[in-house]
This record gives sequence, structure tokens and C-alpha cells, in this order.
Amino acid sequence: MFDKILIANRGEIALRVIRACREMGIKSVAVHSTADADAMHVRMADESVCIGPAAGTDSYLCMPAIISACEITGAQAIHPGYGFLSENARFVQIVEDHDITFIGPTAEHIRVMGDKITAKDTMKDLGVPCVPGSDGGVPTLEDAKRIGDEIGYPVIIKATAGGGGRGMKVAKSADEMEQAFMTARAEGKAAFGNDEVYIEKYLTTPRHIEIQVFGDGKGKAVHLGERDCSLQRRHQKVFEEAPGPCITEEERARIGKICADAVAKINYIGAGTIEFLYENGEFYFIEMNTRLQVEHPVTEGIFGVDLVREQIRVASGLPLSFEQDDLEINGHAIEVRINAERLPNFAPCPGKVTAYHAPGGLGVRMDSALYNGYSIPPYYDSLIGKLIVHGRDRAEALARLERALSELIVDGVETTVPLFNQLLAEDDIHSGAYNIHWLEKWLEKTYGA
Ligand code: MV4
Repeated sequence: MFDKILIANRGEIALRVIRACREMGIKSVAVHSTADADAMHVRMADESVCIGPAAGTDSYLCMPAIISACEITGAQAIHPGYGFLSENARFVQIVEDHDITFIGPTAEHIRVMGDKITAKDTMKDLGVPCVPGSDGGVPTLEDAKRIGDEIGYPVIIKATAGGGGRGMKVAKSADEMEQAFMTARAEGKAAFGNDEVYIEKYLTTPRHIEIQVFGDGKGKAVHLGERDCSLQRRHQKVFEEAPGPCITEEERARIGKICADAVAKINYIGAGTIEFLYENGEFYFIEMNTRLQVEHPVTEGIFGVDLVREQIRVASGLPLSFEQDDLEINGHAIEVRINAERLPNFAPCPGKVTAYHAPGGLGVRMDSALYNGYSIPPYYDSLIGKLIVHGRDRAEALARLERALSELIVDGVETTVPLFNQLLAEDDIHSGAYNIHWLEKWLEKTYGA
């Protein structure tokens, strides 16, 4: 086992990893930008190293500074958290070339899943059900039109390097194909330097269901069920839950086994998420994320496992501490993302937190790096906390969420908390009757534009 780990991240996820390290008797090293000298992750770690100026590109994304911080402190492994360098295959290669362990998948797995065409090819070969569409890349407009006629409209054209909804265009009919194809290509080129695109049947009202998988890198893997993350705004998740309110035990067992078997077969190591669209009782693979996700605590809540601890274990060569048959779902968990943003436009709202009080009590977990008097810097993501509640069933979790939100105090900045109080008044939230378009439609209806 490692005796010192460097955390190449900030905010609540850095605290999350530091906590796992401390429970495992592992020393932690925080890295920080000049803007984060007073941040909680710096205070909570055993050691810290300043790695550069405020901008993420000059600090949390600066590979030489992070490698140097490892060498100076003698950290044997790097946990990347999520975002920043967590899915950067080039970084993983550099880390390994310095005889440091990357706590996560191999550079090769990250590369394969980072390109959506190769990811889909790979998953299809492994028996994972995919959205019907083009077989790989679509080089010309003529090919695109032929494929559109074959699979039938509406279709969606996606940039293979796309992400966050960029490089994605829907064509409702053949006469929209030229415009959609050209735009998706141009966006892929501009945003990711890659104009390769592929085509899928466009699913009109799916849910976003993702399966948590975990591999030991030696041909063994498990699944930890699904999360329903359909409540999103502009491709940013705001509310996530596990288990999915519409997924049956049989469906979970079936798709879970398909996912676990797939990642076992490629000797996948660490945490991964296989994303599906779910419509009319069918799962359609769209993407795989090769990192620990923001919403991992809802899975931890219902399975009672520490996913970061397992990441560290398998990265050090130990087996997973459980097998598939040991895993059993207990109750229901919900996470809401608390952002320093002003409603209704979700405009970032950094500034000084004049009062902070975290909710507590049975079934309440607040993952946040906030403290009284902390100044939220304007340079990074606006996520300032995740409130995760657990109940014996979904209704209890929702009641507990409402109660916990009533205890939470974040003064001095605007937050997304009022949004959750409003959502908790909606019948569709209580019945679970929502899909990927529900939140944007609700925002439109409630606030206009
Ligand atoms: C789709 C789709 C419908 N049909 N693919 C959005 C981002 C990327 N992760 C995949 N996305 C979608 N792919 C097909 N074939 C609809 C979306 C989509 C979406 C997916 C998940 C959660 C929210 C979404 C919001 C808009 C569109």
C-alpha cells in the first residue's frame, strides 16, 4: 500500500480523497494555486505544495508542476479526482514514466473511451447494447445522407471528440442533414481539433441512466447498479439518485452484468461509469467515463461502500474488498449539487461566504470545502457542495432532502438551493416521472426563456 498520495484537485473532491487516505493510514499531499492558499483542502491535507497561479491551466492542469510536487514530497501515487487531468491519457503516460502510480485506469483505456467512436466500437464488440447508427465515422455528407435514410429521421450527428453537449446536432429530416452535419463537424474541429463525426438514431424522450462499474485490472469486475441523472440543465447535472426510480431489479441485474463482464474482459482497473440512454425499457450505450464521478456518493449511500478506498486499493495491486454477491442495495439516495450561481440564469456568483452551516442528522452527508469566511474564487467550477441524503425508500429520502435543505445556511453568495426547494414541490419529482428534457422545460415554464 502507498504511504503518501498526492491529490491533483481542489474543493470537495480533494477533501473526499484526503478523508479516504486518512482512514487508510495514508499521508496526503494537497496541491494548490495561489488563489487557493486558504482553501480547505490545503488545511486538511498533511502537506501542501503551491503549483502555480490562479488559472487552472497554470496550476491544476500544469503537468510538470504536479509531477514536481510528487517528487519533492515523495508521493507515490496521484489521485486526479474528477475534471482537470482525470481523463487525460497523456498525463497518465507521463505519471507512469516517472514511476508514479496513477489512481485510475490505464492511459490506453482512457484513450479508447475518450474517443466516442472507438468507445462505441469497443462496447459493441463486448456485447453492450448501443444506439443504432453509423458503423464508425461518417466521412462525407453523401455518407451522412445515405445513413440518415437507412436508419430513419430524426438522427443526431455527434463529434467523436465531443463532450458537454458540444459538437452535437439533431437533424429532424433529410433537408436538415447538410446543416447539422457541417455544424457538428465544425464544432468538433473548433472545440477539440477533431472533425470526425458519427450518426445515431435520435431518441426523443430518454432518461440518462449510468451504471457504476469497478475493475481490479486483473480480469475481475463488479457493477454497483445505476444512477438516474436525467435532471440536467445545459448538460450539467443538478439532481441525481440511486437506484433509478424506473429501473427494475431484473433490468439492473441484466444491464449490470453486461457492463461488469465488458470491463472485466478488457482488464479495466478502477472506477468507471457506463452511460446509457434509457427509453421504452431499453438501454442504449452512449459513452463511458473513466473517472470517479461527482455523483458517486449516491452509489456509496445505497451500497455502503467507499469507492475512493477501492480505487486506492486496486491501484496499489490489492483486490477489491467485495465481490458482486456481497453487494446489496439498501434504501434510496439523492444528491443535489449546490452551485454558487444566481437563479434563474445560473450565472456564476463567486464571493465571500459570510455564514456557513452544514445540515446533519441521520442519513445526511454534506460534501463541501466551504467554511465560514471563505472566499469562493472566480477561477474554477461553481460547485461548492453536494448534499447527499439517504433514506429507507425514495419518499423518505425526499423528505430528508427537504429537511436537510432547511438546515443548510450559505450566506454571502447566491446558490442553487432555492431551485431544489421548488423542485421538491413538483409532483413529477415525487413520482419520478422525468426524462432528460424535464428540467429545461420546467425552467422555461417557471422562469421563461
Ligand atoms: C443523445 C440524445 C438522444 N439520442 N443521443 C447529450 C450529451 C451526450 N452525453 C449525449 N447526449 C445526448 N445524446 C441520441 N442518440 C440526447 C442527448 C441529450 C442528453 C443526454 C443525457 C442527458 C441530458 C441530455 C440533454 C440533451 C440531449
